[in-house]
Amino acid sequence: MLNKKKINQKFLEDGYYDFGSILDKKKCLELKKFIDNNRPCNKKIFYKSRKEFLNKGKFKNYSPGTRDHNAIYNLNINLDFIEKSKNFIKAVETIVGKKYSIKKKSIIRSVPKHIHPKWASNITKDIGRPNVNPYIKRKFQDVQYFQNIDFHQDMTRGKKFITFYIYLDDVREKDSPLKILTGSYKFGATHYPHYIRPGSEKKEWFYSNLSGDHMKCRQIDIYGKSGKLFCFHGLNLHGTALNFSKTPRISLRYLIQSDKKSINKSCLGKSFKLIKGKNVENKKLPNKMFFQRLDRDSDGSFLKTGTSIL
Ligand SMILES: O=C(O)CCC(=O)C(=O)O
Ligand SMILES: [Fe+2]
Repeated sequence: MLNKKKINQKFLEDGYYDFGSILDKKKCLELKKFIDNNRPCNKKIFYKSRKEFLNKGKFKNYSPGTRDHNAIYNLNINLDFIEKSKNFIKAVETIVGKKYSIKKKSIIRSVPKHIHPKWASNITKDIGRPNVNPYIKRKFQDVQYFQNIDFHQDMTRGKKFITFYIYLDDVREKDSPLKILTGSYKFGATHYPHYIRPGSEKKEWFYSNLSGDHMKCRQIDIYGKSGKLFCFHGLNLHGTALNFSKTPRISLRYLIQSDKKSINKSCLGKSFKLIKGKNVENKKLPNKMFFQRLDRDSDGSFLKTGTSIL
């Protein structure tokens, strides 16, 4: 790991930091195995057909909650080997400061394309950020399943936090690594679908805040070994492509907040001073849609708006 000053400099510049595989790899792989055994990820966890989904499926509370309906608690998973490890604490403190709290943690599975039933893919086709959970039987919904996820921001309600990500297994190109657009947090909250266009160089994007400013962002694909820890700013654009591997990627996602009194002194606090724009975008449009997410209809359903990554 670099020293704190260099890590902070890099985080403020790029809006993310990759700490490398610094967590206990053996325990990460054991946890992966445990989750695989207790929450298998295969065709059987989906409803059988569109008909069954229409009968039984709900577009309500389908994702893991902060404490309830969350496999980490339902399966009594002890994450002390991560949260109490020196390396995790040091990494988090470097960005967030010594006083922080974990707002939410969940298990994420990036579901390989070959596992998705065709009926579900037909529904999610051309939806930029398809949440797979509604199509999965209720009892398995305490894990968060994704397919591909178009570039987006995690921090959409104005409450300041940062996302820490842990890869429990090795992640290569075909396992749908996280893709991060460097420095994009500096435009603050912008609406989804975000105004990004590919540049002439590979893995380069031009991002506009639609107020006259443009920035060129590098796309960083986060590959790595089991035990990898990285973080990105709640307003940094990120996403994942389809998973073409045989096995579902399995990751942990932590949303972490800095204590109110100490946030300003932390690197995370400083990052908000570099933002040209708002921390939240929640205007309501005359058609009752929220400007923040133009891909959602007024009844909350998802609109087909295409995607920038597949
Ligand atoms: O892990 C994924 O595929 C989705 C990641 C993501 O954007 C998130 O968890 O916020
Ligand atoms: Fe995200």
